[in-house]
Amino acid sequence: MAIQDIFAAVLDFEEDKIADMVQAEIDGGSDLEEVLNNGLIAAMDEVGAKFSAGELFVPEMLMAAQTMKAGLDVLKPMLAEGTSESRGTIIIGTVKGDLHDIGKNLVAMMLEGAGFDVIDLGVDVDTDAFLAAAEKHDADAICMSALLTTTMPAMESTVKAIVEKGLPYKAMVGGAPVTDAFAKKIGANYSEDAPSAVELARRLIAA
Ligand code: B12
Repeated sequence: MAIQDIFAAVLDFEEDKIADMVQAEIDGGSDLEEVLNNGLIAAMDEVGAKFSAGELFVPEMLMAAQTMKAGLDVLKPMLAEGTSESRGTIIIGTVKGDLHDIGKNLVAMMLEGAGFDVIDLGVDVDTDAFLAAAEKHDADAICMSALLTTTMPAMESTVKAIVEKGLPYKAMVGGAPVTDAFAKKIGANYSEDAPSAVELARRLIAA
């Protein structure tokens, strides 16, 4: 067994087998981040490329996502293992109109593992829901995820509302189509993956 087999299992939609494969790989001494990045995440990138090329379609993309999630469930306790002292409270969600949640879930898990209290609002979250949750939980930051170019403007609406209302929340944005330049343009903070989201949150919340 190798990480390559995990990559292949996602592409073959082996939802029933993937958990055992990931567990075996970790038990065999493989590095957690390697299994995650070179196995599960790399496979989703390949799925995206095949979708773009018209080689597979939405149902297959969904089956691959379910397989990836089953693998991610095995890693979740390891990713969330960390300090028990709270470093701050973070509201996270996928923006309005967008149903992609794998990357958002990964970011949430790693933030939790790093000691933040994370309130996950799920997918299709609008500005009002982000702001209401932030107020209710006295949050330090709002993290927004978008995987569609068409839903990225929803991030800007939330950032605008934060600024216009003079609210104290830091805004973090991410997701495959989001860039640092876009984040700067809308007045938010960007990082490209889950580990760097943790670093960013630490910096912003300590500041
Ligand atoms: C799986 C998938 C789906 C699944 C989602 C299942 C689920 N529960 O999430 C399903 C089948 C439902 C789906 C549906 C659609 N999808 Co889709 N999908 C994907 C796919 C293949 C993988 C996404 C993924 O999970 N990646 C793995 C995770 C780990 O990566 P990630 O999300 O990027 O997250 C990482 C970073 O971005 C970052 N991050 C993420 N969020 C945040 C937040 C913050 C604050 C920070 C700091 C960091 C951060 O950290 C994460 C971990 O490192 C992508 C292709 C791709 N390569 O992105 C297409 C893709 C995103 N989908 C696409 C499309 C077009 C669609 C549909 C419109 C298809 C259709 N015709 O119906 C629908 C839209 C539904 C909707 N309204 O949302 C396009 C988007 C094109 C575009 N430019 O907008 C893509 C790029 C495929 C393609 N190549 O064309 N999809």
